[in-house]
Amino acid sequence: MPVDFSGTWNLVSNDNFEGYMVALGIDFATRKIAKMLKPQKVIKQDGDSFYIHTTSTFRDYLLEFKVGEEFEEDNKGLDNRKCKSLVTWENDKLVCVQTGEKKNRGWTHWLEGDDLHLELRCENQRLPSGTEWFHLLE
Ligand code: VLP
Repeated sequence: MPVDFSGTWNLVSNDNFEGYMVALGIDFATRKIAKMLKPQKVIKQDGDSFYIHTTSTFRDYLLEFKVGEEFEEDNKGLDNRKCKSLVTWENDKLVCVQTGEKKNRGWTHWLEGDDLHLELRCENQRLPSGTEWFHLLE
């Protein structure tokens, strides 16, 4: 049975989100706001097709992709840099490589018990234990 990330998830912790945002070149004022947010993710998964909608009181970000198919990502409302993104399965982990101006950019999602984890990477910064998202039962 393949892993299913579908559901509504609420952020519970975001350790070292600041370091990641600095690496991305997000300005001070935006970082101050972004750090305080408790975004929610709605994930819809149909096999290898994904819809990941991250929403907050400040900004929203929608990402749709198919595992194994490279796509152009605009990062609109985040750092606004374009990159080429490719998401693949590494066992039960969903791994995205974002190729562009920033080195070593990408993210990984995985499940641990009832929690969704997200590791964000950019240059020499990462969220070491991942950002945890608490699953809201629908
Ligand atoms: C940008 C930092 C905060 C900070 C400014 C705006 C959207 C995996 C992946 C799929 C993400 C989440 C975005 C990370 C923030 C970058 C606004 C926060 C709310 O998720 O699920 O998009 O990359």
